[in-house]
Amino acid sequence: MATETETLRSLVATELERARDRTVLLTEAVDEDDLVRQHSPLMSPLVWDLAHVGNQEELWLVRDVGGREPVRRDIDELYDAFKHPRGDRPQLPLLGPAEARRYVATVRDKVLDVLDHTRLDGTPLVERAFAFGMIVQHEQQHDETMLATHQLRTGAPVLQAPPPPGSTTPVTGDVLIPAGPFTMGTTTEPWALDNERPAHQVDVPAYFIDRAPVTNEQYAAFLDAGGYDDERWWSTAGWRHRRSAGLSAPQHWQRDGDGWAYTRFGRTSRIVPDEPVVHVCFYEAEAYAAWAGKRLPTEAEWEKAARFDPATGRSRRFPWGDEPPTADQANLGQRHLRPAAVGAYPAGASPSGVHQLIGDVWEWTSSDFHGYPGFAAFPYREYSEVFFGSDYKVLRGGSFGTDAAACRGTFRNWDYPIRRQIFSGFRCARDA
Ligand code: AVJ
Ligand code: FE
Repeated sequence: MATETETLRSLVATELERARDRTVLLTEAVDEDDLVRQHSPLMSPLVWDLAHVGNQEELWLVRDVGGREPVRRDIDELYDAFKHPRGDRPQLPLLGPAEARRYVATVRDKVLDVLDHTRLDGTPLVERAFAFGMIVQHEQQHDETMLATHQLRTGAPVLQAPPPPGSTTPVTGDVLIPAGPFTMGTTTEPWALDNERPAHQVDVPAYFIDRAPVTNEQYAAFLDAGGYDDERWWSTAGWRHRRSAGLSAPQHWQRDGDGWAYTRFGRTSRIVPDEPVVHVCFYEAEAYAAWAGKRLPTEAEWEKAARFDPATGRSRRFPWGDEPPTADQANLGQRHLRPAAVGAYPAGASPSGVHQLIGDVWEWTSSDFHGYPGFAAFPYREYSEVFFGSDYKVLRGGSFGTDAAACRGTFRNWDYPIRRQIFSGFRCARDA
């Protein structure tokens, strides 16, 4: 009979393998020249992400958890994200594609051995396999980053996937979330990262929140109404950025007759009206919301709409309940290469009747990235704490490119308000 530890070990092994399969897919889809080239100054060469994933795995699981000898101590500095900004990475003496592939495979072999010989309790780092879960999430996060690099690369398309399910349910307007406290964040979720902790009560005044993310059609109406030329809808910083960056539409949009076309992973077609808009920055989201007579939700408002169950008063792990996502509840994991139309996931709605909170597009919130009351950096300050402050805005919910292992009702992402190379969209809220 399998013990609980054996079950956990085999779950970890499966999750590590799933992450690696995705990394291999994303790095074998292109030739060597494409792997070592920088496709945007915002992104690393794919071969950097590949070896960085292996290096983090080596640091935490081979050396720290396993107490084993380093595989390649000499390359730690090259793959330390804080030592070299993304723009400088192509100039570094990086491991080449073949060497990087051998390196990550060697590290993985050792990690599977460490997994077999490590107790998954006793210290916070290994309790319920936390460090392994952290590394699974790290690889999946870099896989999403690599997918964003694929979206920025030019040339013939190399990725394919079946289209997402279509809309089956009309989802329009917004819902009232009555005033009251709810539990935000988590203390018990085993693989939750430090910034999601601890669980704490937040009293949220009544508000309305959109039942779905803003669609291409809705966003195009803002464009057609001259929203990008009307300073009234933009914040001071937003307008300054709109002008200096010359923003005129979401990234990858082009005029097509009297409508719009969009290039996605190398294929151009007309925008799909009822699909959530993607590749907008925080300032564009904020301006659209102002034009629509609304605003962006705070992070607490987003999470209450996603997790709070008025019938029981408790917060769920996911909008649909406590069980991990199934394919009919959320568009995650790069199963499809695009967000699904609004109304495609009725089974994933929250108790408050809010749809598509998890998957499809990351959703900008109005909140700066801060630690929750009682925050403690774990296991390293550079995951979250060094980013706390007013430079970053929080995004919630995950995108079609986020794996389920790196996504839940409490998960927090963050980026600069000018960034739109990530799979970012938004929904609106308003005061009640
Ligand atoms: C949480 C997505 C902002 O990619 O910068 C990867 C995740 N941290 N390696 C990022 C991360 C360290 C992080 N984000
Ligand atoms: Fe990283």
